[in-house]
Amino acid sequence: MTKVALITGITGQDGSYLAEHLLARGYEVHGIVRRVALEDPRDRLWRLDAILPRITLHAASLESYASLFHVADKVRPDECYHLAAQSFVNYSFEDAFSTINANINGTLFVLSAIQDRVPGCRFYFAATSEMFGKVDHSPQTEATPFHPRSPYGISKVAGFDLARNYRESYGLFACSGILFNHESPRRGREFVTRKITSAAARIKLGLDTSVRLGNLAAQRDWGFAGDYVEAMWLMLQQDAPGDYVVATGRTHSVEEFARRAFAKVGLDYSEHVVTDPAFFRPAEVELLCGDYSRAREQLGWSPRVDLDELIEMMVQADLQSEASRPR
Ligand code: NAP
Ligand code: G4F
Repeated sequence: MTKVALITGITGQDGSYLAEHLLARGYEVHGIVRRVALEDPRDRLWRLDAILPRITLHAASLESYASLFHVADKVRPDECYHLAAQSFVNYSFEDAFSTINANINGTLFVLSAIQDRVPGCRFYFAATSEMFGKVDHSPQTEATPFHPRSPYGISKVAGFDLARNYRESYGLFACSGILFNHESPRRGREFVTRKITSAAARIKLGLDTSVRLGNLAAQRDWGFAGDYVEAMWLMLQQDAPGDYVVATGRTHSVEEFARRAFAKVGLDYSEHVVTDPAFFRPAEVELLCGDYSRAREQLGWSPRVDLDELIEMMVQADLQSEASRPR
């Protein structure tokens, strides 16, 4: 029988890759979007362009329990992937209230609606390496304590705890993927990797001369989003629910990412990158590096795309999109 999946946050980077992954596996795919997205599909549904005719979108909001309950009742999914969130760490410092509200209450609303209408549905929560925050050892595993450093990180720890509590209290098949940073040509331009690759492309094309960045010393474990959505799906195919670190096990600084991205277009990053205090955070996560042994051993998952291939993919896509962008 055809399996039915419901994805919150389907318009985002991960939602779009996951929807493609599930369609390729024969799923009937439904997504929750904000009503404005349906009114402005060109700007807001661009990541879904290629698959729009094959998916069903429902207007609902993380702020409204009634809207989520209604969609859960109507769709009756076999699997629910809860990806919707205010996901930008910088912004969570500017507006902690809306971040906490959407990310914590929104997760509770989705969990509650699923538990009420389709208690047999398998549930995935988009947890994050930001939950580790200020780490005192590396690499991080499922057993590493959480010390979040931003309202965003705090909201995700609460979401993680909620998912675990629904598993322990009600027997919901709830899994959390503790995903380390993952990127792609579909990454939002506010995140540092895409900010760098799009700047390198613009500068190469003579459309700009410099890019302003914050903390170049921060180190991240960057993987490819297309690989990571497969791990989400695998978690929900296991005999028992669990939580898994998903990462590459390698870490690099923002400066190293910039050096490599500019080198791809034959430029020296140090001539174009300007450090700007405006992009520093009140509290920083200095180092993240994940140990994905559990995912490898239990899910049979490993990353396929390495950092060099990822940067190449992103720079080439940005060269094309910047060259064709109307001015
Ligand atoms: P993204 O591109 O920022 O997408 C976020 C999605 O959430 C979008 O579809 C957005 O809809 C939706 N959303 C935000 N606020 C909402 C609200 N109030 N009501 C309804 N929908 C709302 O994020 P992503 O990179 O795909 O990440 C997916 C999930 O994984 C997020 O929960 C993120 O926190 C988590 N995560 C990401 C990473 C990473 O490195 N990418 C790592 C670990 C965890 P609109 O299009 O309408 O804005
Ligand atoms: O690209 P970023 O904004 O990603 P960040 O904060 O690590 O968060 C992303 O990954 C998390 C997983 O660990 C997700 F949960 C979260 O939703 C999001 O997808 O920043 C990466 C690093 C930070 O240390 C930041 O301080 O880059 C540093 N950075 C330096 N200059 C900058 C900039 N970040 C941004 N966004 N913009 C800069 O100009």
